Amino acid sequence: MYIEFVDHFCKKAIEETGSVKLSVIMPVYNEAASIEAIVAKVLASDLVQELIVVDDASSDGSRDILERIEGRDERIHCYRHRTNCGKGAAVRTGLSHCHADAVVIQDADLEYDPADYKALLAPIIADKADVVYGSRYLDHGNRPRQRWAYRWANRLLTVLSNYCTGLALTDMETCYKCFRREVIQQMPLEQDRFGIEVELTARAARMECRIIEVGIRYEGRGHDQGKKIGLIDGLEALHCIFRYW
Ligand SMILES: Nc1nc2c(ncn2[C@@H]2O[C@H](COP(=O)(O)OP(=O)(O)O)[C@@H](O)[C@H]2O)c(=O)[nH]1
Ligand SMILES: [Mg+2]
Repeated sequence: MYIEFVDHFCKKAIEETGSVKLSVIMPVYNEAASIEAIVAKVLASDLVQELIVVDDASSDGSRDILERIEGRDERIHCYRHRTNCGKGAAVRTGLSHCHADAVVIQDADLEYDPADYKALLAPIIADKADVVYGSRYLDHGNRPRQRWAYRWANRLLTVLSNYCTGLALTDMETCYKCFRREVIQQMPLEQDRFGIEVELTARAARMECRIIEVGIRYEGRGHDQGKKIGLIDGLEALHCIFRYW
């Protein structure tokens, strides 16, 4: 039902306003197992104008895979860091190469589904939002598969972030953050690692952007499947919440 509603809303918005396209920024660090599959899924969306992949000095063969698939589609543009700098640094590198109307961040794993780009873009196309967050906890028919510890850590960080920003988000830590390009390119971003999620949220709130959340699909992975975020990153996020207050 929700998906049908989004499809209908998005189709109507596109008919009314013409086409709005996406720059997808994909930070990659040691994702050899999923990189080819996720790149194919991203490029299957006709909303994608360009896919900016930033390899953050992977050492597991991700780089070779990227070199092999780079020429398959002219929308793929790959950039590389010489040393591992972190997700936030990779997002900043990606941002300096974006050209489309809107920008979305896409992890290089298969936890999030590019089929949800439509839902993320619809409020921007309809000029109802400058920033759209894909929430894993808003009901859209599916229940997200996510480990208990991650779910509760996310909840805690989201509540604290809301307290400091005055927003009422349900999922501050989501990877699916979509921005009008000129909005995110105006932000003087500085966080190199996973603190970027908190920083983007705090800066969007400070700029008084119109922020909307939409429900998205999610299939969480564990550390055994390559998840990198951990306790230290949670503590760093906590530190950032108070730092940007
Ligand atoms: N560029 C870069 N990306 C990273 C680094 N660590 C993780 N990532 C990427 O950030 C994304 C998120 O990692 P993940 O462990 O799934 O955490 P999540 O935010 O909970 O989904 C993945 O695409 C990783 O490849 C890093 O040090 N540098
Ligand atoms: Mg992930």
